[in-house]
Amino acid sequence: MIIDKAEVIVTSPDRNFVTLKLTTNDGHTGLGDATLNGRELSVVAYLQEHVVPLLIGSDASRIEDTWQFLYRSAYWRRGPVTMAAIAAVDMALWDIKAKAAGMPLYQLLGGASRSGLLAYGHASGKELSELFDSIRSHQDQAYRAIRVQTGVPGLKAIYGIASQAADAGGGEARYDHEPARRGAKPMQEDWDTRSYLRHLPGVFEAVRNEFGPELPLLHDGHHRMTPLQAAKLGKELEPYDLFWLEDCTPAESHEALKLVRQHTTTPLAIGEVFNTVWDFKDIVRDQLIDYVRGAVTHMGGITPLKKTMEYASLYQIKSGFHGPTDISPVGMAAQMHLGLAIHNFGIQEYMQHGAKTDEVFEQSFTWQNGLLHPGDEPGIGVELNADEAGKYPYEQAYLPYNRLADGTMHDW
Ligand code: CS2
Ligand code: MG
Repeated sequence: MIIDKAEVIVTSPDRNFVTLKLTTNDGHTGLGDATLNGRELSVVAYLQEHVVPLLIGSDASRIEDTWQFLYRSAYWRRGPVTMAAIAAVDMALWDIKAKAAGMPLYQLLGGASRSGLLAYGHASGKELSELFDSIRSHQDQAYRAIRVQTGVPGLKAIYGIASQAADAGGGEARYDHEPARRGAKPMQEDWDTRSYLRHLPGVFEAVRNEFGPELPLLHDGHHRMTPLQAAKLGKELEPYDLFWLEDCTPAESHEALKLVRQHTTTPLAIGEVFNTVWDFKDIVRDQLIDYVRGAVTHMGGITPLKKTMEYASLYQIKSGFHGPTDISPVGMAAQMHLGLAIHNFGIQEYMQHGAKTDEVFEQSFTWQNGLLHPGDEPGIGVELNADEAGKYPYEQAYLPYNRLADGTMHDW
């Protein structure tokens, strides 16, 4: 099993995706997701210029050693570009190994620990009536857990709130469809934390009154609060029994989380922007979070995320892997296999890709009764249709950003 071909494929069906395809001399192929939203081409360059030349001629069966080699030999460790590139190699090698074994990947990772993965979807609305409709529409699509994001009076555009107008393609309102946001410059949105904090608890009260106590509800704070603001919000949301409050403060500061933790029992989820197990080390050890938000694509692959989850299991901390549409179907499927196998699975974020994406990436996962399953095809269970991929060239696309009313840049 010698790697004799490595292709980096960039395609933009509903949004940009970067995929690594490895081929071995005995005819096995493997796919890995290297998509870094808004900075895609930097990973393409890292792979093409620095990783592909090192892979050609190497043994595809040596997954751990290849990971260690790419991580340690570069000397310059970590960072989103490096780790997305290493992640793609790691996924592709697991895909090859599982295909060679004739097994779905989850079997190689230890076998299934459950029959399916509880998944949550993204409901949002500028106003309560829109939000309620969005929650109902997600329930109709079988979601049994719902993330709730709301507009805030006085703020025009907030990331995470779907708007029909922003969706150039028409159809169901979504906030992640890129075309309306594509261009040479990112879109500016506005933010005011005090208005948000005044408004949010009332929204959760209304949602609980309307949908009852059973429905698991989640909320993403998107790194926008100070520790004290997050502590106050967590405390005020306690009566509404959230499944989790995500990224309540900028994820880099462990001290901030300590302060939040001292004041609230609302469960906390952190880590979608983390790149290595080291980012999780102290907050897991100090039990400052309840859910690990890493994604295989941004954490350096299946190998390190599995290690992170094993470490987290010592502290009863569960998974809540990042699953927006900027994780490609390859990355999503890879983490479904991991989620099925580990003991401490919590929940999987699942936003659903667009129809064009589903034609480019042929997938074998299933979504039934609110549960995901990666399927039983050998490998990760995703193949890339090169003809379809070729129809959609890369398009420059940036994430939006926030400024306060006086023009100050703010976390979004
Ligand atoms: C969000 C993401 O899914 C989430 O929790 O935070 O939509 C995130 O903003 C994007 O993945 C950024 O690329
Ligand atoms: Mg998030």
